[in-house]
Amino acid sequence: MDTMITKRMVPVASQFLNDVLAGLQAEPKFLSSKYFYDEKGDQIFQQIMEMKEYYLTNSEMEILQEQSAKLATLISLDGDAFDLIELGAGDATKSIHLLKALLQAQLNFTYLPIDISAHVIADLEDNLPKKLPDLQIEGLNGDYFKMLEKAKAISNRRKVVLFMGANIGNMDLAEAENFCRDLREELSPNDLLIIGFDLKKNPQQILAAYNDPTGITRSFNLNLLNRINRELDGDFNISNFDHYASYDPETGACKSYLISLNDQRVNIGDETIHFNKNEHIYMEISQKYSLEDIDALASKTGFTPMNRFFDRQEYFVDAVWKVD
Ligand code: AVI
Repeated sequence: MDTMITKRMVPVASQFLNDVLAGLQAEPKFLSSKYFYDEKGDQIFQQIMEMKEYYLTNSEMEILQEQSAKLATLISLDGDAFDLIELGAGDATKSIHLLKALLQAQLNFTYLPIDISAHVIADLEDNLPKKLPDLQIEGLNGDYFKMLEKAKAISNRRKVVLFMGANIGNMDLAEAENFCRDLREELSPNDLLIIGFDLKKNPQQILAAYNDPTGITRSFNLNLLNRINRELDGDFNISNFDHYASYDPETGACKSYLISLNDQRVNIGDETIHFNKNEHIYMEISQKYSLEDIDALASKTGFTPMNRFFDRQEYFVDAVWKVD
């Protein structure tokens, strides 16, 4: 039952309720995109990754498919055995290419995927050894930082941490800095971090990825209101809200909002929330980075940039940082 309890030992359902009420009672209103991913949200995100406008997944996949041998060489430069820790491993469809290359190079490593979802970890432990019989794998189910502590207790080998999928983009710049600093605290000199960033590019292209004409991203955002209705006894009328996405090329912030289409009241459990016509709820940031932004983030948080791996179109980068 470990995953049912958050850091402060508040049951997940009441943590969700507290966060939703705090966000909707704030001025301006906001909800956290970490709550997008219920079963339905996972399905919609899968559809997003298959959209032609959403270039991120294919770009990073191309990097892993085509450059994993080079990544493996870089990782093995220190020569010693190591633990490969993946934060938010999911189904490892991208990292499997790196795992193959590391095995092919006959490196001595254990793969420690970390995921908040118990069934993701169970599936990985079940399926990966069938595809990669020589793989040593030990799944860790729970919060990233708690599981990193656990990984350090399991072995004192060198750590190579993977944080892919541009998940860092779902933090604002201050949160990303804090996250990298906290991660650095868990690591030791010469450990590596391989971290995926979506790069600043033509604003039209970025906006299209988050504002698709078929409305998949719209339903991804609206699904959180449905989830509140289902799990927190809410009565949102979904058709009273619309999705709005924006991209600011000066800051690299791509943001999504839900807009209230009329003056309305929504009940969530015992609480009532009032929305003015055209009032927005801030839902998600997908921060885009320049190469200078990425290097600055590394040096501010205790890492040295070592190398960069781009897709052919240079839409995306997997940066390799060494712990100072
Ligand atoms: C998971 N994350 C990196 C995605 C992104 O691009 O920010 C989530 C997403 N939101 C809308 N489309 C995709």
